[in-house]
Amino acid sequence: MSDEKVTTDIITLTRHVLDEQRKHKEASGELTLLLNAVQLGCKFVATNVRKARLLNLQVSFKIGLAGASNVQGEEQKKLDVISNEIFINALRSSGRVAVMVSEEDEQAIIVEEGLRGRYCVVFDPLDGSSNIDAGVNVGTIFGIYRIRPDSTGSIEDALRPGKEMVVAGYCMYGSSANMVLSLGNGVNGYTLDNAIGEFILTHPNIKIPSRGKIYSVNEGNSMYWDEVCTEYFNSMKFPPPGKSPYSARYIGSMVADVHRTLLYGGIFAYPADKKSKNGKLRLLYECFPMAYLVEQAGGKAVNGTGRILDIVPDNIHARAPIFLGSKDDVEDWEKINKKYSQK
Ligand code: P6P
Repeated sequence: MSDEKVTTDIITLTRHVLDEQRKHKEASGELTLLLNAVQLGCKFVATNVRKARLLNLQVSFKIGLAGASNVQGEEQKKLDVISNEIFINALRSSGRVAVMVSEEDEQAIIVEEGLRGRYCVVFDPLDGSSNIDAGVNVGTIFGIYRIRPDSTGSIEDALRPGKEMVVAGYCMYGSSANMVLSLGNGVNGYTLDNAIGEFILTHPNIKIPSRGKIYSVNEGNSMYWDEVCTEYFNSMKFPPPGKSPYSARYIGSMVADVHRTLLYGGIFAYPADKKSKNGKLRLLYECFPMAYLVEQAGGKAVNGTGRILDIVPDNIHARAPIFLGSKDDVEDWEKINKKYSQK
């Protein structure tokens, strides 16, 4: 008989969310049902990302060859299209969603009356998908708002600051599928047990270190950086005597770079620069959920002039510069930024 201890009190994501909801008397269980739809989408994508790698299912639609490209003008890979449809169908059929905003769709999706619920879900179904062929971790990023009390569901329910979200999370697809989730009361991590098809609590109460030893930014853009970024990242590469330089880690897949930052500390940044006036990352379904998670884990997330979660988006695909991670590391950046803004 193997002496491996068999856990018989398994804390699944659904059970953990229900326990969390019980702490808030007003919980109706609606959010739990909605999160089950999110879980279904993530389980499907996890399976197909693995298949795409194993069976090279990756059939890219090449632009110009009767191919498809998404609202970002990026070539849509088959898995992008499939993942987007899976999430839209799962969320719609949950009967808990009124409005959806997807990175893959130009317009917001308003759910038909018979199936319309009380939530607005914003998501990037397969962020970093250009990395799939290289076997780099990719992910789904999502944020959930309750629609406004007097609303029946419109784009205005999505054009709100990230601090009004009730849920933020991502699911990273790699050697295993890792879901990181916050319902506004801390951050927890869950790993998909493929044998039973459940996300199991494996990283309770994630807290980001107050300072890290890693910086994560695309240095290929450094010729376009402003003086604040140049001085800040140089301060990590050429520290004062007696201090060690930071390590550089950049995968080019936001979910993977942020996941490492959340667990190990340090800073992840996609700054505005001369090439990208507002940075590259999308405010609603990339910056907001990641900023929400990092703040809930004890870190900070700013855009240059202030807190990311205070920004009111002016359109559903708005971009924003972002600096997120360990509190002390982000505050070092803010100090340099303040110095230059006072000149
Ligand atoms: P760059 C992936 O395309 C993505 O949207 C994020 O996942 C990632 O952080 C960023 O773009 C990488 O952009 O310009 O450094 O290749």
